[in-house]
Amino acid sequence: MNAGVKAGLFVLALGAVFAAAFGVGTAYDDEPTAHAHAEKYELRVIGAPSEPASRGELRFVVEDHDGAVVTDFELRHEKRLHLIAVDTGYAGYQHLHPTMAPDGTWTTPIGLAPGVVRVYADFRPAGGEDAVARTDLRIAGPVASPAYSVLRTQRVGKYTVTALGDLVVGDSARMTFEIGLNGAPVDDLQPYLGAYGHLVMLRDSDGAYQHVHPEEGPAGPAISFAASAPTSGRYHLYLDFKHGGVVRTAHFVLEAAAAPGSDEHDGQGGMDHGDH
Ligand SMILES: [Cu+2]
Repeated sequence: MNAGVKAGLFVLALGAVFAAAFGVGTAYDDEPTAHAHAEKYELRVIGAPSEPASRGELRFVVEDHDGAVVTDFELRHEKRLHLIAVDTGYAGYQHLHPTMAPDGTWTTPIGLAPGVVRVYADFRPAGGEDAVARTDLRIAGPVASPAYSVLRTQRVGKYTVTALGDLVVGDSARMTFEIGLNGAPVDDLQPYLGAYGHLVMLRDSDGAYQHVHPEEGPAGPAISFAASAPTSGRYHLYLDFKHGGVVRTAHFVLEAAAAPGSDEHDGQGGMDHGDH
């Protein structure tokens, strides 16, 4: 086989992997699977604190590929835009719902720790597809980088949350979270944004983002998600759940291994970075 044909086949294979990773051709909206991202959008910050602040104010706009400010967003999971903010140490997680002015300026209170905070806007422009735009905020002070090992059980106040199931590269796998309170199973979770839980997955290596919604099911004690990891490596999972009128978040750390014989296992694969 000559070099030209080999090169051609390699590009084809690579295209297939990325198509799979980004979910091109696969619909996401109401399916309880990971969101894909098509069109490229920019998150342009208009105002943000540069010093650590327990209650600062973040103002931004979302711009399309022509640089036009997007002002029309579809309602999705009860909101027009979901803002996720996580520092590069993966220690501080916030799930916020900014408000939009008619000119497309979004505003939200936000707490900012020293270091670098990654901000993800998760939305669907009117008539468009699910999209994510992200940017980094640099806050004065040292950048935290705690070392993590796999974390499958998390205590959140009096709650204990356990992650069951494994992340499989390139394949959708069921992740189930069991929620207990003072050792007793919680079976009266409350809907939060139209679901019994929300799961945000971030790849440890570059902060690449996925927002996963649960499968249909009862109000606990177990809630399941179909989650996939496009590449092997470490992932941070943030589960939001509501009980007793309070939304709480449990943070897990899982490793995804390449499935034997998969392309990634042979050294290819990727995930949406959302900002370039
Ligand atoms: Cu949200």
